[in-house]
Amino acid sequence: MFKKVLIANRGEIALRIVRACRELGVKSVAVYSDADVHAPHVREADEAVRIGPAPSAESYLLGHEIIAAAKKTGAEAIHPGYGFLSEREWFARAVRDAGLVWIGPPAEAIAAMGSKTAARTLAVANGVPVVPGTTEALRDAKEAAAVAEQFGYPVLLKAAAGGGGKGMRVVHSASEIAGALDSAKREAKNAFGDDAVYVEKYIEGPRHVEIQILADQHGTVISLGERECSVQRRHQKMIEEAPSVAVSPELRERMGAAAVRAARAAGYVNAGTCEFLLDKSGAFYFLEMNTRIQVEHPVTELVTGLDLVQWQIRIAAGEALPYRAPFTPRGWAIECRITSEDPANGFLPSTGRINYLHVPTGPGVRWDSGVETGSDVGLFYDPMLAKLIVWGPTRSDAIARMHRALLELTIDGIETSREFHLRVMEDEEFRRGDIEIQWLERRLPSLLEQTPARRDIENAAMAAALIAHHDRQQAVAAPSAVSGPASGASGKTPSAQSAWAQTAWAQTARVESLRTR
Ligand code: MV4
Repeated sequence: MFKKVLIANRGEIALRIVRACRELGVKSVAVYSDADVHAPHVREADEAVRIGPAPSAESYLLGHEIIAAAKKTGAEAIHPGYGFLSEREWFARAVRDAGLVWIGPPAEAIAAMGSKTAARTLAVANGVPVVPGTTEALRDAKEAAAVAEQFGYPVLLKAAAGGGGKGMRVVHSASEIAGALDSAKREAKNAFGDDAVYVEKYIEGPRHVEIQILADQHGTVISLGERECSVQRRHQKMIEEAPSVAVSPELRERMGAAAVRAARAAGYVNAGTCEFLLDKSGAFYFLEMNTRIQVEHPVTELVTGLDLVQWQIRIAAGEALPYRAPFTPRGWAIECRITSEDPANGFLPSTGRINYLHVPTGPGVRWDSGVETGSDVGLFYDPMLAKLIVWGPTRSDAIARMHRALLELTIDGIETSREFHLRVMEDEEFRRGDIEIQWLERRLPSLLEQTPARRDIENAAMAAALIAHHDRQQAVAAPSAVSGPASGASGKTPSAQSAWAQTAWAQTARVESLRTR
């Protein structure tokens, strides 16, 4: 095992990796920008090295500076986390060339999965189902029209270098195809410097289901089952769960086997994820492979009992996986991404200082966060502050537990996605598992609607806070006049069991407890 690992990341995932290192008896080295001098990941690591100013391009993306920091501190390996340098082939290569160990897949596997068309070709050659379509770039609108006719409308034009939905156009009829091809090419050229575009049959209303795999250096590749990631907005996932209501044990086995074949074909080692579309008929199609640890890895950890980040480190150190059979999920896990965005205002990023943070605890609750009371939230990095993850024996238990945990959560000082998540947990369609990739965008207006009932509860919450404040003022003026937490208006439990009523109650109880301390 390594003695020391450098973590080339920040925020919750950097702290997550520090924790894995500490449990393995491995020393950790953090790197940080000027914006992160006081960040938890810096404080919790055994050592920390400043890289540069706040902008990522001058700090967390400076691969050569990070490699130099590893050399200087005597770290033997680099863990890239997700985002930043995690899927840069050149960086994986540079780490290896510097005589360090890359805690991730070989640079060649990153390259093999980097191009969508190359990954598609690899999948087809290995019996992994892909959406019907071409793999060659389209020459012109005439060819596009001919191919579209062959597969049948609607079709989807996709950038070969693509990702994140850029350079993608749905085309419903022959009359639209020339214009769509032009704009897709232009967008692809701008985003990726490559205007190659190909055609796929457009799959309507699918789910996004992905398979987590682990591969060691000794030829063992296993599937850890699926994650359901359909609750997303503009290609940003908001809520993930494991398993998926749409995946039977038999389908899990077939999707897992397909993911393992794709990983083997790419010469994959370490943790990775194969993304699939799952259509209403139960057919699945390989989209792409993510060659990194993902944000949503904890839901898989909670239903398999495995520590994926520890396994990434163990695999990189040469350890063999002791598992052979694919994993069967136990119970249900859900993750809500808590972001500094204002759902009531088009998810506008919110900035400021976190004045007060109260973190949910209790049975089955996990909080993976990079912030604490006093943290400044700016615009330099991703708006994801934390991940709230829960486990329960069934899906409905997990939803109830997530709702309860969200009620316990208080983040004061900035706008967050907390209220949005509460409303999703209360939503009938979500509770039925009736979700697909367009669900959130369709459902958002009604989720965010300010109904008379919600307004009443909001007013009740404000009244409760005012009453509590008034009580406290009285207690300060005449301490003997107040007998304890059960006194005053806040001593009555609200009868409405809505989120806002419970929040009002929780806020009042919190003020009460501060007063009586
Ligand atoms: C699709 C599709 C429907 N049909 N391909 C979006 C990003 C890229 N990685 C693949 N994407 C899609 N490909 C066919 N043939 C719908 C999407 C898609 C999507 C996929 C996964 C998660 C969210 C999505 C949101 C919109 C569209």
